[in-house]
Order: sequence, then C-alpha cells, then structure tokens
Amino acid sequence: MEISSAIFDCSAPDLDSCPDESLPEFAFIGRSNVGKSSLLNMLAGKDGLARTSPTPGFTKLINIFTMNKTWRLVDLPGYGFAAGAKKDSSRFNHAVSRYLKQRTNLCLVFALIDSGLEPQDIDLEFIGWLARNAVPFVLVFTKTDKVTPATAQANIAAFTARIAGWFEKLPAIFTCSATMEQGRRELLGVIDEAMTAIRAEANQASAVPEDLTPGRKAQQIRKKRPDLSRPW
Ligand SMILES: Nc1nc2c(ncn2[C@@H]2O[C@H](COP(=O)(O)OP(=O)(O)OP(=O)(O)O)[C@@H](O)[C@H]2O)c(=O)[nH]1
Ligand SMILES: [Mg+2]
Repeated sequence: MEISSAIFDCSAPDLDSCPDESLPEFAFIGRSNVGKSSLLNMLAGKDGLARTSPTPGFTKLINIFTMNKTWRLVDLPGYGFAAGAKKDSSRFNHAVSRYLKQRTNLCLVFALIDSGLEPQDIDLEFIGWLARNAVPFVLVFTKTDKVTPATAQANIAAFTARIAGWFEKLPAIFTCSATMEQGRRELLGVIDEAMTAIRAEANQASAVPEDLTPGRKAQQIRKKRPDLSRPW
C-alpha cells in the first residue's frame, strides 16, 4: 500500500477529546521508549510526523494522524514510565485504557515489544490485559537492528511461550526496525487487509434488506469492532 498523504490531526488528552469515529484507527502501544512514534513515522513514510525522543515517557497525549484521507494511525503514550515518583509505574494512562476499551472505530492495535529484551513482566501483564479486554492486536518486536537475529528470535520465542496458553490462536507476530525501515511492507499489508475487510463489511451492511424495521436496520449497520477471528 502506498501512503499518499499523512497528516497530523490532533492531540487528545482523553477519549472524549478524540475526533469522531468515522475513520478506522490503528494504534501503537507498548512500553515507553519501545519505538511507537518511530514506527508510526516509518509506516507513514514521514520523519518527524510523530515526535520521538530518547527520553522515556515522551508521548503524553493520544496523537492522531490521518493517512490517505481514509484511515488513522494513533500514537499512544507508553506504559512503564511514571513521571511522579509515587505513581505505580506498571499502571498505564487511564486515558489509554479507556481509548483501547471503548473506541469503537479502533480496528487493530500494534502491541510493541523490544526484541532485545527477554520477556518483561510489565509487557506480559499488558498483553494479558489486552487479551482479557478482547482488544484485537498483533505483536510487533521492535529495534531488530540493535540485536543479532538469533537473539531477537530467542526473545520472541521466549515471549510467545509465556503467552501461548492465554490464546486459542496466538496473535500474529511481526518484527521491525524503524532505523532500517524493516517491516514496513508487512505492517502496511496488515492495515491494507483490515481496510479491505472493513470495506467488505460496509458493503454487506448497505445490502441490508429493505423490509427490516428502521431499528433492526440501524442495529445491523451500526459500527462495531471487527470480528476477532480474522486471519491475523
Ligand atoms: N536503533 C533503533 N532505535 C530506535 C528504533 N526505533 C526507535 N528507536 C529509538 O528509540 C528511542 C525511542 O523512540 P520513540 O519512537 O520515541 O519511542 P516511543 O515508544 O514513542 O516512546 P514514548 O513516547 O516515550 O513512549 C528514540 O531514541 C528512537 O530513535 C529502531 O528501530 N532502532
Ligand atoms: Mg512516543
């Protein structure tokens, strides 16, 4: 998929300040500093679109970008970093939790994990939370340029072994390096596939038989999250 336009929409402090739910959204989540904003820029093909920093906890708002005028990328604040000393560092932003649980046009989450680290409790805990809340996600192991392929593979295998029992079918796994532009085609492919499925769903909805009562018709075409049994 080509990205012909990538535009910053807004920074929202909470769910209620997010724009209307008219466009499908794909969001990046993961520990502070894992590379969410960098990956967003790499997919958008636009350096500096989302602001990146070596300082953990840099992204503090829900930052929303519109791609090709038809779908959005959403850069979320990370978890695992607390600016206030007394805050529980494993708690992630309340706004992020509401966004992930309630945003009806949220199509898919890219859950980012550092490929250079052995499984971290905080990531395992977060993936468990996504699973319990039925948030559709794929796993993306980041910064592959910083480690040998063997190390990355060992860390990925160890991580998936820890979470395997939580799912009937493991979520899809991808790797990426924003520095080397690795993984771009595959991740844009996931979005492309999701958009195709959404369009097909919309077409089906518009083919709802005319003889239904208006209430039933509305029920059938109401926006809903995509079916979790999709191939990814
Ligand atoms: N070597 C390498 N460095 C990366 C990669 N992706 C991100 N970084 C660096 O990691 C640091 C954090 O990147 P960000 O994209 O800001 O991370 P983030 O997850 O958005 O961080 P927060 O907003 O703080 O949650 C920056 O210094 C990036 O340059 C990568 O693929 N390879
Ligand atoms: Mg960021």
